[in-house]
Amino acid sequence: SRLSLLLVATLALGACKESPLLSDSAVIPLPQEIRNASGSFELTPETGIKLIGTGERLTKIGEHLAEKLRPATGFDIPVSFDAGQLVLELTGNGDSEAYEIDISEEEIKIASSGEAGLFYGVQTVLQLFPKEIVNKSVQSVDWAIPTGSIKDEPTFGYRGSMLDVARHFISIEDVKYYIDHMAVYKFNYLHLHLTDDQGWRIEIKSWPKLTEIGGSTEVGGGDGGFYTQEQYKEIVAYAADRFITIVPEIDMPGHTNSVLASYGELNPGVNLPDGDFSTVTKAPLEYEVMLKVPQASELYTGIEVGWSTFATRLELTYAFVDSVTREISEITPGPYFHIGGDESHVTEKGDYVYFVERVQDIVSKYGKTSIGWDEVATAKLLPGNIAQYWSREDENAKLANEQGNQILMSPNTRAYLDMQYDSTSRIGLHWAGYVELDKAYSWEPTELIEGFTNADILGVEAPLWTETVTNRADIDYLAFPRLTAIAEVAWTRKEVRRWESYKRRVSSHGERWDIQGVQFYKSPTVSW
Ligand code: TNX
Repeated sequence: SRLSLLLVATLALGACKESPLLSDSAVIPLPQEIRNASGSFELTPETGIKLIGTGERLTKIGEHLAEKLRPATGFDIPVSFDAGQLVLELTGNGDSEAYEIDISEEEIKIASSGEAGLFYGVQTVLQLFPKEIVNKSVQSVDWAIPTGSIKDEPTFGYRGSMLDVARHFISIEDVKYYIDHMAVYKFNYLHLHLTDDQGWRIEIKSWPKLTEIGGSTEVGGGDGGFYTQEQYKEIVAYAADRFITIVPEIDMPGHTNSVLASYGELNPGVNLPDGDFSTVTKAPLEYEVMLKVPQASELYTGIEVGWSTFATRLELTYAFVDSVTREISEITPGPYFHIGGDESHVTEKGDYVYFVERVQDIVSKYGKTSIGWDEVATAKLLPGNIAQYWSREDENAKLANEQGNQILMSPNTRAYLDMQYDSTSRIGLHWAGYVELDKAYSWEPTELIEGFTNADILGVEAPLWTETVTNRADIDYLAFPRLTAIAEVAWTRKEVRRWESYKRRVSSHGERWDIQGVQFYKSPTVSW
């Protein structure tokens, strides 16, 4: 009858309202494939985590999940190989980043053939729980997740962000905080810009004045700071626990005033920018004369770029680079060593190419692969080395591509976290324009340069330069929400990415950030 039809329809509608669909969840980056089922899984005081498989880090991954669930639920969440409704299954021992999740009313099963994949599956499940899960104190909430399944894997193998700890020093505590957020969004590389004109931030035992003098200040004249090698190792280990690899950068031959201020014998004699740049373009000067009268430059706390350079024809320069590369490589388990190479405006072109080629050899001697800002592609790149695209000129990226080298995508008009959102942003620069959230989201790595395909691209990285960043609130404001847009550009294939969908999901992450005290930018492009 008509009445019962109406009744069924009403009930169905009601049921729909009560049990949302898995595909309506707010996971960022959006998983490649989500299938819905009906019903929901609920976490109870009896829920445990069951591990299946063997792997050094399997227990750690299980504990990671438990630690994230305990505070807000108040449940014990035991981790064991015996029983549990949250099942983590490691089906192999590879380094796969792909994972699958099956959610039934009885259990949630996360499976991957790699530890990284399992960790990413855990991140997805954590985002599927109600937002209150990020609270540090017990909340009374139904901890339900809609049933269904997810099949996911990243589009790009390198998904990174960069912290410029040179312009303003960033404490270990804040670096760890940033790593925690990166892990949630499945980033796997953190690039540390460890040196620049204004500061040298990593202890080098064979050249101690680098940190004594070069690390003693920062932009604006503050105290600066540096990491001891032990502290750097602590960051490396903390990141590795979250499947994030550190990429150390020593920026050279430009951006090196903090070195030249520490060791006069390395200084080719280019002095501080005094507003008259014609004086500095005369470099390099006569090194012989310089060597007789070695004179350190002054420390620099301004924000001009492109005025300092190493003496590229001085052998001592390479002895220096060798020691630094050796010491840092010894404490860096990851494959990459970033040699900088950007904005060396006062290095003669030929000298620049000569320098980059010699430094690449030093890096490979210590077993690392070089990454350099895209200008390095004007030199002959070693096979496998990477050029990081940042400028609006495609020429360097094409040069790298023609040499058979991959590109890491950091277009400043999209991926630069230090650009202002609009003209009213309280901090940030705008030399590359304004980067509102929709602009950070709506681009595709393969579509920037004609003819590029996924195979030409190593991945995507969002740099946070810190000329205007002095504390955690500043990091929050510039990185969030844009960092999550870049996470999705790097992870999710373009066919399933939609601004309208991201916009809805990011607003739900805003609710989590509010609970966590993340002082993010409430972009007017989103209804928060
Ligand atoms: C350019 S991007 C730089 C940095 C500045 C940044 C500020 C690049 C490779 N070099 O030295 O910090 O602009 O946005």
